[in-house]
Amino acid sequence: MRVVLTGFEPFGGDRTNPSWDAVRQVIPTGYELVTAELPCSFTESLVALRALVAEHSPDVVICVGQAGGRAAITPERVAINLNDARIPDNSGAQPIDEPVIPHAPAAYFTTLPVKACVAALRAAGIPAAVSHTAGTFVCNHVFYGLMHLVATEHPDLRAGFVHVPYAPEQGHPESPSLATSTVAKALSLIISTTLTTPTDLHTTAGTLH
Ligand code: PCA
Repeated sequence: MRVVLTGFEPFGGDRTNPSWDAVRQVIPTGYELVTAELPCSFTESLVALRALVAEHSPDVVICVGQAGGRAAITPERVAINLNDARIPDNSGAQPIDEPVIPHAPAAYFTTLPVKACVAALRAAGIPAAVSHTAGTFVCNHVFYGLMHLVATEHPDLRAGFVHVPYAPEQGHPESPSLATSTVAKALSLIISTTLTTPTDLHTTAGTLH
């Protein structure tokens, strides 16, 4: 099995991005791993991701991004066809109320077993929760573009997105954080769970708000 795992470059004033720092610490066990750092740019990120999929023909693609303020590893369940940027991306672009892909569906669901992944992380003592929104910035853009690729060209590709908290060394003392080594361990568990779980658990991950 071949897995493509991506992180993002720093953005929004941070000097590092824990997604990429964790991705490059993951050591594959029993599968082939391709890692890459995506640009935090609406126009460039999806071009880079599509090139990775075309070059490596992976069985699994997991993109990872920073979600400053979140306290847990959050596998994302839903990608929406909306760009609404609160800050400019690293190319200076700030799209407002634009579709990721014109005339495409409003949303796609991940094809990762997100509930099984959350259960595996919690069993390992790592805080985790299913998330139902990846926001409306570059991460959701990449997630939606990835799932559009699955829907239109790669029906057997298992793909999704994982948001991770700040790392302690980034210096956001008011926000929760997780050590990069813990995030790397979580990503390894998400990959191994995906490879061994063809059908997700039938337990609730719902929220009341
Ligand atoms: N997080 C941002 C973009 C890049 C990243 O790591 C987001 O959540 O959209």
